[in-house]
Amino acid sequence: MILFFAPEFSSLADHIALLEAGITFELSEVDLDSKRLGDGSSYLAVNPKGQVPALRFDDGEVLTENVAILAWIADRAAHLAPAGALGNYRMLEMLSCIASEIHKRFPIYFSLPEEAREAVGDDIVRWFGYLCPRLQHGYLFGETFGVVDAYLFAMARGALAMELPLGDAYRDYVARVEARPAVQAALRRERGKAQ
Ligand SMILES: N[C@@H](CCC(=O)N[C@@H](CS)C(=O)NCC(=O)O)C(=O)O
Repeated sequence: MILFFAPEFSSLADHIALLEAGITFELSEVDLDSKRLGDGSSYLAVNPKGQVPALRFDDGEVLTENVAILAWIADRAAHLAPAGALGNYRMLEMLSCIASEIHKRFPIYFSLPEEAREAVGDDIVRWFGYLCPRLQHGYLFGETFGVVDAYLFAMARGALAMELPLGDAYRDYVARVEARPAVQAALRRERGKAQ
């Protein structure tokens, strides 16, 4: 199985979740500008959308979209999904919210001239604020890290790097998630220090 990624983009969430799940996989880095892989071949042959993440299974099937890949991982690692009768749907509810209300606003933000970004930045901060009370016990679903946290962490880390004012609760959250061994390993691998 191969995870197609771009260093420290949203595919970081899937990379972390695969490591947390203990699933064996390889990495293939995508140059998002040229849409080329390390061997020079076109990434569009893997994912015609040209976006990361994509997960290619050994039989050649390719799964794309953070929501789908993270849900697939959680299906194989029960400790990464919320418990309870509605657990699976609560996870999808959260993944969809992060994807459509937060993640999707990042490319819109960067597509605008700097002087026109404020309103989109405010919307991003507002949606992080909506999720913030959920972090009081450590993670989005209480005291246990899950695939939803891998996704929110990747987004919050990006937003803080953009200097959006997410507040101390998110600084603490990002530091807490970043301290996890799987997250450290994913960051090292993405920075090319321990491939
Ligand atoms: N809906 C997709 C969005 C993925 C996405 O926006 N990926 C970005 C990196 S975070 C990307 O590949 N951008 C390059 C492009 O759109 O050409 C998902 O959630 O997987």
